[in-house]
Amino acid sequence: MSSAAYDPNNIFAKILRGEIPAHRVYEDDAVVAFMDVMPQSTGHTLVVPKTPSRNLLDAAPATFAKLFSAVQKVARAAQQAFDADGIVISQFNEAAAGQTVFHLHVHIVPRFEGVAPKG
Ligand code: DGP
Repeated sequence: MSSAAYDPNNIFAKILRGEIPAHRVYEDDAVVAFMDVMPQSTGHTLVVPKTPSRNLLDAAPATFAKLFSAVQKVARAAQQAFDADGIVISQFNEAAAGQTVFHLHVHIVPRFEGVAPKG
């Protein structure tokens, strides 16, 4: 599998730097969470570490504890805020696996009984 280098001009890096807007819902020293512009369901949120890595494959292990601690926090908040019946957590690595933005991120996708996910 080939993987290119990290590009600091990817769209999430620009959001992290405040160069383009996003609907931010959570931030701490290690991550920012914001709403996905192409939501697969109501409440679809992305959690993005502030450290630059292309995806999980090149990320430093130290990134994960804080990233997934934030994912749990945001998922719990989304479950409550949107009264979700379940939550899908997903994460894609490289284009062949469906990754389109090459800065590590985790999807939080609320699911609702009887409602099929979009896309
Ligand atoms: P992935 O396939 O895992 O790389 O998903 C990237 C997600 O990022 C996709 O669900 C759409 C979302 N996205 C792409 N561009 C933007 C943007 O400019 N702002 C926000 N909020 N989300 C974006």
